[in-house]
Amino acid sequence: MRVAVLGGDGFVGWPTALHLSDQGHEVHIVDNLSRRWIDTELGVQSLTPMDSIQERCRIWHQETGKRIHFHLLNLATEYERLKGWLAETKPDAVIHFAEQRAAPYSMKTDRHKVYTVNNNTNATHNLLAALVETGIDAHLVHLGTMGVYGYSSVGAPIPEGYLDVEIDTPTGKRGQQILYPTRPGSIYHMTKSLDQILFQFYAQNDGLRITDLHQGIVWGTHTDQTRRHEQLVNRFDYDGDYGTVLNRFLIQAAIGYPLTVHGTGGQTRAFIHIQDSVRCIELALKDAPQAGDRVKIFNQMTETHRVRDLAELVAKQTGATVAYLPNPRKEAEENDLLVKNDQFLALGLKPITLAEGLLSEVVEVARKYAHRIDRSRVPAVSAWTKDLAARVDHDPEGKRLRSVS
Ligand code: USQ
Repeated sequence: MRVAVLGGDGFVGWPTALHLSDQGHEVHIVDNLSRRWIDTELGVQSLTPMDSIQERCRIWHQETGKRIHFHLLNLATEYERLKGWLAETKPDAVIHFAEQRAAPYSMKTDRHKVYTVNNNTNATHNLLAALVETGIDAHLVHLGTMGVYGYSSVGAPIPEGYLDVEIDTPTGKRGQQILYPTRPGSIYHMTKSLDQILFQFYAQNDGLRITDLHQGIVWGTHTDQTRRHEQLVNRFDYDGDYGTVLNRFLIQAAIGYPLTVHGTGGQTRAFIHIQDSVRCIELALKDAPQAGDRVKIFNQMTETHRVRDLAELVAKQTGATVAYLPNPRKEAEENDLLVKNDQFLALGLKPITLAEGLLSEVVEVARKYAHRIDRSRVPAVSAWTKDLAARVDHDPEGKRLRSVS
């Protein structure tokens, strides 16, 4: 298959591009390199040293003889170029990762909110409109998020995208399936909720074939392909905006930084290892919907964990200390989370769970590159509201000078 990986320079996009190329697909990465610009804006860098995308593709060719093509294009702002590129390349499948993906970044300031909404919503809508206009019948696979469901404890498992409801009609009760009501907890998660409506419309109006993957928090860094050469290494974020919770705990443990639990750590979230993430995309590609079908939605996660349990697990394994900090986010302090993921299991996914070996692999990677970590970028200081901003702990290590008077 000819597969376009939009956002193929990112944390999950890059290993996906390698995985699909390894399987013999013709892979085209389309990316505007915005994530690299955001590193510059924030004054942070990936823990692992990343080469340019062109160099990464060159090394892949050198190692495997396979080519990954790179195209510099901004989906959100260059609509005509996108249309031209699609018409020329005619992909059989398009995997859409090309969105700003950090909740804390999306909540930093009003400017970051505006950027995230403009970028993510326009990227998705431009892609949908261009697919219709060019008449390209590509299977569109989108990286959505578990966060669209929200984190209130409902007591029932979260279904894969659609909820069975009964409505009262003049002739009695009638069963129906509706998109699960969204309850996003950040501007970023809200854009993924908006994406769902766009997909619903274009599947119904134009017969686009769309799969939406509601992914949990990805952890780990290596996949079978990124291990093959030092220069194929994946990016690995540790900072307060882009670092995600389990990877952050593992990095913090590696450098002797207290594990930064927000609030009570009673937040329960869904997780998936990066290796399973790329495998799920492969499985979703093979299970495309037909034109006229409703959007196919998968819950792309393999297990759920409470944040404080993760911190305790990492602390036990590494001897790290745990710091319970004021939560910069507006979110439920404690929640339960039950999630269905039957569809991927039925397609043959054998979940990788939080094995000790994989956790220590991440700690080892972090130790190897510990000299690249700027400790002042570790605290999560992006607050959801002005009131919360006043309570943010900028110094979880307690190293700054404090007044004694
Ligand atoms: N948290 C801590 N300490 C930290 C960092 C986070 O306690 O140092 C807590 C947060 O307050 C939150 C939970 O851990 O309750 C998860 O935070 P996160 O940063 O790991 O994940 P999140 O912001 O939800 O976003 C990440 C990805 C996003 C993806 C999402 C999947 O950045 O792209 O969509 O995970 S999900 O969470 O299932 O919606």
